[in-house]
Amino acid sequence: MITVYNHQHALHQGQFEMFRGQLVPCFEVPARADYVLQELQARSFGEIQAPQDCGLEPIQRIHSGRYLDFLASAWSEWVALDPANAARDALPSVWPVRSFRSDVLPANFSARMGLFSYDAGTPLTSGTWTAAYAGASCAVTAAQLVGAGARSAFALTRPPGHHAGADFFGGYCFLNNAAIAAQSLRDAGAQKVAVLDIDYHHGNGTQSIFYERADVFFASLHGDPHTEYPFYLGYADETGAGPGLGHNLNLPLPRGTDFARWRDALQLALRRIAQSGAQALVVSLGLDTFEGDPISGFTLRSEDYLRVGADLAAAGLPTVFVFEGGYAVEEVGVNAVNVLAGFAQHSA
Ligand code: SP5
Ligand code: ZN
Repeated sequence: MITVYNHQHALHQGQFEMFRGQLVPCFEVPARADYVLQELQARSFGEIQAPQDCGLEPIQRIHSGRYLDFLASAWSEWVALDPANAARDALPSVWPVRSFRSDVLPANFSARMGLFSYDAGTPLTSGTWTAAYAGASCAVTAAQLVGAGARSAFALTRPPGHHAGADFFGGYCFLNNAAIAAQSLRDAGAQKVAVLDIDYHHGNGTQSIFYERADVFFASLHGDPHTEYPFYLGYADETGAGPGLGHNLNLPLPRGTDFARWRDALQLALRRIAQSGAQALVVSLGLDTFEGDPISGFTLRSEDYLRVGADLAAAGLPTVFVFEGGYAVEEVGVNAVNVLAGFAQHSA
């Protein structure tokens, strides 16, 4: 399996995120991707290549123009507010909730930052745009490889993407790499694509992007949003809307869920994906379902990820893997590559 690696990922390097009234060190750190790359190399797991610059067009298929304009210029605007900001991450502190307007684009930078975000845990840094843009290129390149006939490809990039919506960032995510990959597969000719999100957290961004569409089936296994981030989406009764009705599947699971129960949910999601008629699959590959994850509540073990990969391979679909969460930093490489190795061993 070819890995498309974002060599610029470390340009996005947040310092702190807001948690219970304090700024705490970021969980989403560059070392995460370094460990995955190191494990791929240690196990000689296939070729590692750089992305082709995808240009803005495939990103604009998913994200709004005014959001992309904001992201591309945010750092320079932040530093223009105060030269001392060059040493500080930008975090939002004000948001338009219900009854506020979202159609007006304020001139004030903080106001625009809040308009385009939903949490204070996602610092925007000097290299965020460059890293995220290169990550989108990884996703498109991986989708192109699969669209051209490869059995699978892996987009190894950070920041992750599945919490980012058409016009907002949050949950450590800025550009929705999985959605961009799915749209690229559609545009390359796949009539129906499935996105399967196995990150611990519900893929609210991906769901919202495809919620009213019948050409992309979205399925997610995740911690029950009654207690788990992102809280405000990911419930079982969200089944799609308009033409997309019936094309969205949420399988929320309680904290403490073990591999046996999690795997039952995976099999259900894979059956629904088969029924959807999908011709290609995008996997949002989060490894924060691991028992040692510092911010999550499932109990999967490293060896379980080999079986996850095998189960995904049994679906028999051309598959793009996109790296998402997973914060047990020293184990995330083994866990990610176990999924890919399990897949490769069980692929025809
Ligand atoms: C891509 C992804 O996995 N994003 C997850 C974003 C989660 N952000 C909220 C994290 C809350 C941190 N809670 C700390 C608990 C420490 N005991
Ligand atoms: Zn996650």
